[in-house]
Amino acid sequence: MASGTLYTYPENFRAYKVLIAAQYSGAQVKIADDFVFGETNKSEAFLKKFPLGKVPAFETNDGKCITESNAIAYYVANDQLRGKSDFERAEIVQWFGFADSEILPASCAWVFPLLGIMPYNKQTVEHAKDDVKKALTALNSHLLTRTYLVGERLTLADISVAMTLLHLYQYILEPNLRKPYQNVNRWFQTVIYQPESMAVIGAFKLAEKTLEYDPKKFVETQRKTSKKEKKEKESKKESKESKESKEAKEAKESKKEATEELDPADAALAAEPKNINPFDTLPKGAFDLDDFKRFYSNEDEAKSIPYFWKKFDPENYSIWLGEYKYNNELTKVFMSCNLISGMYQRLDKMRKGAFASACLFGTDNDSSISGIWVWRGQELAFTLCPDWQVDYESYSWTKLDPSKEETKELVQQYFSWAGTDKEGRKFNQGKIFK
Ligand SMILES: N[C@@H](CCC(=O)N[C@@H](CS)C(=O)NCC(=O)O)C(=O)O
Repeated sequence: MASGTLYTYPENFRAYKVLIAAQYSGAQVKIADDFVFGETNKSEAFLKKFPLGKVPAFETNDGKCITESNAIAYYVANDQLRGKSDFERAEIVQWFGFADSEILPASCAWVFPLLGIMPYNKQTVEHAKDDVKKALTALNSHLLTRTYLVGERLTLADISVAMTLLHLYQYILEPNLRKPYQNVNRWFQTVIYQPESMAVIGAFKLAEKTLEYDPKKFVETQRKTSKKEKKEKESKKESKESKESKEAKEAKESKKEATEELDPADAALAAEPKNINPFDTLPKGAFDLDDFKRFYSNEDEAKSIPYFWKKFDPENYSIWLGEYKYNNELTKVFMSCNLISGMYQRLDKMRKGAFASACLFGTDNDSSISGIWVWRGQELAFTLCPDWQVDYESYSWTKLDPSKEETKELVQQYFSWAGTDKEGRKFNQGKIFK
């Protein structure tokens, strides 16, 4: 019977295939202690055994190494799971391929942006949804007259395909979305509620709601990765340096100065914080903000405001009214204007996906600040990036409905620097954020 060590991080659906198969066969599979994803699997010792540095990876007790989750699951399985004829075994391999090629890429493209592992791209996600539907429809008709995918008993095909569907059932397929696939749902639950599966996965809960996309998650993941990479790079550098004698180091450094260019990977890491603009994680939509900014700068408002409404894409952009909360503390007009300019400066990187016109109404010791902001996405943009949060809490933010007449009037007023504030103070000065 197979016995050995499985290298994996916790809750890896690929490793689940192996662990469930081992529950059926009784194979002795020990999970490697102290495995740290990204460290252990990139260590020299690990790469010597498993050159791709990927997990799950399995080392038998007599030192033989094997990778690829389906292959490891096959190795630790028993005869029932492996299929009872050549034809069944071939069908199992067929389902391995189906899971890896027809389900997995689409599942990752749909689920990973929601988990903050990948940036969101509307087209990619829509494509993935179609692919998932196709795969589930094919599975559903296959399972119309069958309990299991291959033969009359549960095999590795069921384990492999069900584990590949795990994230979809966990995060996406809420009751309505899974309704058309009743045969798949029934089969999936049969597989995951087997005692052998439950011993590995625990009590699995089907999605009640589809996980919602939160752009902050991706930005946060990128920050963490970037910080970790930088730290690793520094500690590698330190230990390397300590090995070198002082003279050797000096000699190397002078040579480096003369000849060497910065390695692109080093250059990218040196540019910390990593240049990820949160707007880049949101769909670009049809509204070309730069084009509008150019048009606004070059034309008068009689042309640029209709142009704005002609081009504005309400699905991917939103319009907000920002009102300064502490107007009674405003004194000299020039100081209030500096308040606006200072805010704009601190929000420099937000220019990429935002436009604003902020106005000061009134005169010295009796004034107010408010503005109309337009940015990519439907969320309050300042929450997307810690660097953008210095000023925004001094304002109250109201999301405006672009289809409403009041919004049209506010856009007209603020973009053309006219009118009065709510208290009747006359427009005094305006500043454009672009
Ligand atoms: N086809 C492989 C895929 C293995 C794989 O991509 N593993 C990921 C984690 S789930 C990994 O180790 N990635 C690390 C890397 O790519 O460096 C399998 O099924 O085992």
